[in-house]
Amino acid sequence: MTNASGKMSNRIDQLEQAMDQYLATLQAPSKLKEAMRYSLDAGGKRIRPLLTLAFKEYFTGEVVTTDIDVAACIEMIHTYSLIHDDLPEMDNDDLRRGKPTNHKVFGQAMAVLAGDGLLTTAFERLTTISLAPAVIVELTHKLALAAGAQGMVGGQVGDILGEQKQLTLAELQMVHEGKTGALLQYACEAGAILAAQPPTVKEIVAHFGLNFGLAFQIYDDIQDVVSTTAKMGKKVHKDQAHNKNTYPGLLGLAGAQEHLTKMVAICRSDLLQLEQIMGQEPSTLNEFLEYFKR
Ligand code: GRG
Repeated sequence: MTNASGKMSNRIDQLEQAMDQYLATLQAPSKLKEAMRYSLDAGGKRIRPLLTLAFKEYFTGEVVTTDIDVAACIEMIHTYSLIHDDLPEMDNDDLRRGKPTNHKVFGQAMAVLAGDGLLTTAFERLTTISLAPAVIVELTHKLALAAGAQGMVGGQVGDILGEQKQLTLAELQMVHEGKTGALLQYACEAGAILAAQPPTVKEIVAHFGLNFGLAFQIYDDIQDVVSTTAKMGKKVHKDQAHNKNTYPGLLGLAGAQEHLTKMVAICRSDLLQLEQIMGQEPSTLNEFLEYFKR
């Protein structure tokens, strides 16, 4: 294991312990806690909290317990969105993170409530972290904007309504800015907020996060097509069956790849701008962009 990957897996352990602790101290019905824990424990890349911690470390040179606690709240909100996204009324998925989806194990009602529980608990915990009140308010307000109707929830609605028609590239981008971009943007910005950076720096970090989110979505769309085609030959892809608007659907595979390259270049130029301001290369953050090369 390299130093960098050892550090990442150590951070993931710390995050998982923080989420575990949140659930252990929650006074709620045990079945509900079991359903919440099931999805939190199912793994996942933890890319959002890892980005928060990478930005915080870049600016201050350290990661402290309160940073981990904030990052854990972000992962809880992401996990809630996946539970709800998998429901029969939405994407109707049977598997998530390599395991049966929450509603397959606990039933639809409990899955809705486990998602609700993760969402609200994340906000409750965020307000109790030992940080300056102004920092808590900024983190909470921006998280509500990113996760709510103006961000992820609104993007998900745009995605569902878009199934009835062919979206333009600009419309598709708006949907994905909300659905995938807003929370990734917030995850990055939270690192800069925790590091008490000035608005100009926070803006660059947020711009990076939003474009990282778009790249993440395009990459996910491309991988979906590539892996389905490899497994199923010419069989209908799940997104096509759902009438989903995707980048490969709109631009073709080569066009989507080209668009991904553009988004990654925007992210690199944001990191270069940060390097010029801070006088230090954001090497860990540059490494995050390697994800899109696999
Ligand atoms: C239900 C309010 C609500 C929102 C759902 C997250 C989301 C919005 C939809 C997920 C659909 C999807 C597969 C989007 C593609 C990009 C994406 C967000 C993938 C899932 O995130 P990862 O790859 O998952 O970070 P892991 O499991 O690694 O955490």
